[in-house]
Amino acid sequence: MIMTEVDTKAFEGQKPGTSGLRKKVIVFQQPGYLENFVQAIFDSVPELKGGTLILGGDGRFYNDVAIQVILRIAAANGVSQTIVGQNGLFSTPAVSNLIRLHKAAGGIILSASHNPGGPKGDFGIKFNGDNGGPAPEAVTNAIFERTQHIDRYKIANGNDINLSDVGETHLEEMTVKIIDPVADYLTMMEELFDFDAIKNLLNEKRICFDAMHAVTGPYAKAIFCERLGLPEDSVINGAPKPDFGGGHPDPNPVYARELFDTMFSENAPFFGAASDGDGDRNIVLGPNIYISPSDSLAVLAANATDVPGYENGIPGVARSMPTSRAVDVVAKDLGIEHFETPTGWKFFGNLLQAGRIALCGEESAGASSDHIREKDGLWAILMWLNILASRHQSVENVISDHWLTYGRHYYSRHDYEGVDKAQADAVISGLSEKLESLVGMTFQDETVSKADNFSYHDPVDGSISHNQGLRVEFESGSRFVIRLSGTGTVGATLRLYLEKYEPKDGDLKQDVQTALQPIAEIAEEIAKIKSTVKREKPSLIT
Ligand code: VG1
Ligand code: CO
Repeated sequence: MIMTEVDTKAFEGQKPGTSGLRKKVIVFQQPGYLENFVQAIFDSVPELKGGTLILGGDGRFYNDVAIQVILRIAAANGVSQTIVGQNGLFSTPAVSNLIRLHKAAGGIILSASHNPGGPKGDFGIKFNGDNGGPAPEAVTNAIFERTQHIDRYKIANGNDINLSDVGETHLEEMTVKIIDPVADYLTMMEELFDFDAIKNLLNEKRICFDAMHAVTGPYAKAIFCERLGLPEDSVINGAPKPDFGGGHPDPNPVYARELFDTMFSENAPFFGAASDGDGDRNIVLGPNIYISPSDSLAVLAANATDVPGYENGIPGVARSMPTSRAVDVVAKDLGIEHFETPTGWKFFGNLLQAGRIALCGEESAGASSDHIREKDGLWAILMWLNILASRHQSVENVISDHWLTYGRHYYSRHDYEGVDKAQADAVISGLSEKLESLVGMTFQDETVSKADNFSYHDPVDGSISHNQGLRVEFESGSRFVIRLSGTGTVGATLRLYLEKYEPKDGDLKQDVQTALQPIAEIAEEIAKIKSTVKREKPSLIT
């Protein structure tokens, strides 16, 4: 094989965060930066040698360059076959599916997910293991460890591979298979959902799906327009662009403005939805109503048996710790297990592998099931459509019925983005120190019942993950949580999660921020975020 061993110097800070390594594009463009990290993956996961690798990304700026580099490093490290998405595109859920389908040793996803793209934006790289899920902490720690001492990487010579045509080619001894990124994903969706029922439901109804110029455009067109026969304008911003059209591919009320304007207009479609950069997040809307992701997870759990893929019931559910406890109430009612894990999809992997849970989700607009080992935006959207079809109801009716049955968890996240790292750390350490003393104290009319720094004890492999967020719970069932983001690339981002439970006979139709105002005030009184990071208000409220 024509291959070079290149001497390299370790870079600082190549520590994967909540979901892979995310940095500014210019950081990744430094000679050796990407190469070092990728070589560290190969050094830490020996199974890749002689195995199959799945490779693709969300199409953001640098996707095309990085893919060629990774193909060469893979060939030089003895990967026997790499399966790449046409034009270098794969959504995160599609990669998870393909790893499992091809019994691959792993997958590399090029994405910084909801972070903005373009030359001045962010780039990211995630490694998923042979179960299809994000590498667990033991593996990401090993990769990080390796990056700190790396002094050479192996890279095959040779020309760039043309990724625009489906087919098979070779790079030295490695087979490179270029496949349609959508086909296998669509097949999997066909196995889970009643497409005929969804087609009937949407007959003469309009939907609006916002692909945010990110990777789900081609997937959504194949599902909604080709398979379900909906008009082409059902998918907006459907062409993936390297800079996401200058937007921020994060499906929330602020960044998915076009969709929200459409859904909150007089002539709103029956159903609205959006996904993020790499296609693993989702939001769902009806005319004049937005479903909070925590509620969405609870609705999916409560109605899962309406959907063919889950008609025999689900063994259990899980949510990340900051996610509202709406799904716990459903689980108790169904008599199934429910788990609380740290933020980040990697923590659901063991529970899914062990068959303890079938559905899981996060407040950040991620939900999925045991069909793969990642969150899956279009899956969640099809779940909703299948449930609407079987219940013959609108989005608003489904959520109103849900609250009338289980009560409502008012919920919101307040983000303080790009704040000074030392000040953010001061908020965390300040609150950590007084957690114990808070128990029993009363603020306004809320008495603290529990306050701790969340540690997760994985019930499957016994591993323990500390420092996963500070939580303060009140006797009323309300609570707030504070943690530092692990996906940002500028300064630090503090997230404040607010939650208030209203029983089913209570006032279920309040404005969310108004309902949460007292908890927000108490959180400020206790944690002093605003005064410490010197901000008058959060930079983003979702
Ligand atoms: C955020 C979300 C978390 C999610 C992660 C990756 O992490 O809060 O729920 O799993 O992004 O999602 P953090 O550490 O910034 O809070 V994605 O769609 O950006 O891969
Ligand atoms: Co994502």
